[in-house]
Amino acid sequence: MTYAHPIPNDLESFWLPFTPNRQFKKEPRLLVSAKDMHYTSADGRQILDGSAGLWCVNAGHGRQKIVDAITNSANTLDFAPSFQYANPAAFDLANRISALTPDPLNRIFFTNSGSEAVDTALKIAIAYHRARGDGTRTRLIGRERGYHGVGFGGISVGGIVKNRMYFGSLLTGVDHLPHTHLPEQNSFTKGQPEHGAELADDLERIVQLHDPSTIAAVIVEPMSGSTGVLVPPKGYLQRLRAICDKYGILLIFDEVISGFGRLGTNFAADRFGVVPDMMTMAKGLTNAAVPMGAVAASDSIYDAFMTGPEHAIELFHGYTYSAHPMACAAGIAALEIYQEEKLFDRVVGLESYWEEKVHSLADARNVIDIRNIGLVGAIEIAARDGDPGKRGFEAMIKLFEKGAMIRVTGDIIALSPPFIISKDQIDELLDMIRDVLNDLD
Ligand code: PXG
Ligand code: PLP
Repeated sequence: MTYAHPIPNDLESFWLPFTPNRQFKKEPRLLVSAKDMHYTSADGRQILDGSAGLWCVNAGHGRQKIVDAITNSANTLDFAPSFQYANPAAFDLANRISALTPDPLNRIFFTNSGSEAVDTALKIAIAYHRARGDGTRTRLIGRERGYHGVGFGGISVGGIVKNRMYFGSLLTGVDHLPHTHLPEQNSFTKGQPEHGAELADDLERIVQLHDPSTIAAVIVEPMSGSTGVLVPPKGYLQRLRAICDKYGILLIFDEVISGFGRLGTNFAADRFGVVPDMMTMAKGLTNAAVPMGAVAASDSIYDAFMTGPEHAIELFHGYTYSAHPMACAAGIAALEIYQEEKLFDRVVGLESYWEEKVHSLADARNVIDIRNIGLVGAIEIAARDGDPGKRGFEAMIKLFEKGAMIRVTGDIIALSPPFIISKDQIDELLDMIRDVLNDLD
């Protein structure tokens, strides 16, 4: 077998993100190629992809249409600025995204990651109120256990303790809703839990504490992914929407994971029947072949900025690589694949089989909860006494040795395979997980 790059013999320089570097460099898990549902490891093994990379390779790996689009784009237009100039593919992709997002979210701002999309949406929210003469609305409301990337904006509204505690005072003027994880009431729920809609009412308390005139936006993941898959309780998102409407607060859905078919609909907003004022997205937008994120904003948000002299910049924000031609090309190709192969419908078709299989692990060793929705699953195992996260970490390592890629967050195994997964491969993945869990002390 030949690899594009020789296997490195010095691993020191690369500081890996969100990884225990010293352990990794002793026992590296190197991935050298990928096709469809599998990675190939450096020692030549096939690894079944149970996590779509990092929740992002929705159409499976090495899709020729995307490869061709990227190649063609690189050959034609390596780069063009989007500050004061633009490339045609940017408009094409923006139109295609806006056709997928719910009305009236028709204005698309491009970024290079989900973190940048979140910072962009938060900045637009604050500047929007100011543009309308409502400049006292600067407060941002996030939620406990929320993940909104790693920019200062994202970790400030985010609610994952370790992502926040090391980094100083963060943004001021941020509050958090309570998370919606209610293990006593909702454990082993299939799909949306029955209990917890009333947790949205905490927004009323926060609004009364600060006065509505100080609050710009609420940001939540409609389904929390990174924290270990928290599916919104029935009615919860509707209540958040109603309270935001009552007080003129913008509602932002962070759809970086839940967008592009992961729940069987274009976006989670469609699945749950709640339309936010802005949406952030990334990951599946390009099938992860080129980094890209975006914010979809409502027409009225965009219109609020379109005042003043026509030659004047309306929003002082943007990234060098916003709407990079190669990312746009990859995005257009990815969206075409989703449509041509009806991959979101495929998720709908697989969901009940997936649900049954994931929940069949309820009797595996140490399992304390199982959650699922769309093509997402979480298997929570009990923390080993005095060593939280260790059992989950060991499960990940053992599964890689056995031939599967999964994500763990603490002692929660998160599953989110590419949409092209077959029923046999679902069986294979869950069988490997069962075997590994039953072998772990
Ligand atoms: N918002 C949400 C809801 C996300 O899930 C981001 C923002 C940030 O996107 P970028 O592209 O800046 O990473 C994310 C990313 C995991 C995991 O293991 C999840 C993410 C990233 C890496 C790992 O759950 N989500
Ligand atoms: N730092 C410096 C010194 C820069 O000049 C720029 C962009 O011009 C940035 C950071 C931001 O980089 P990006 O636009 O890729 O986010």
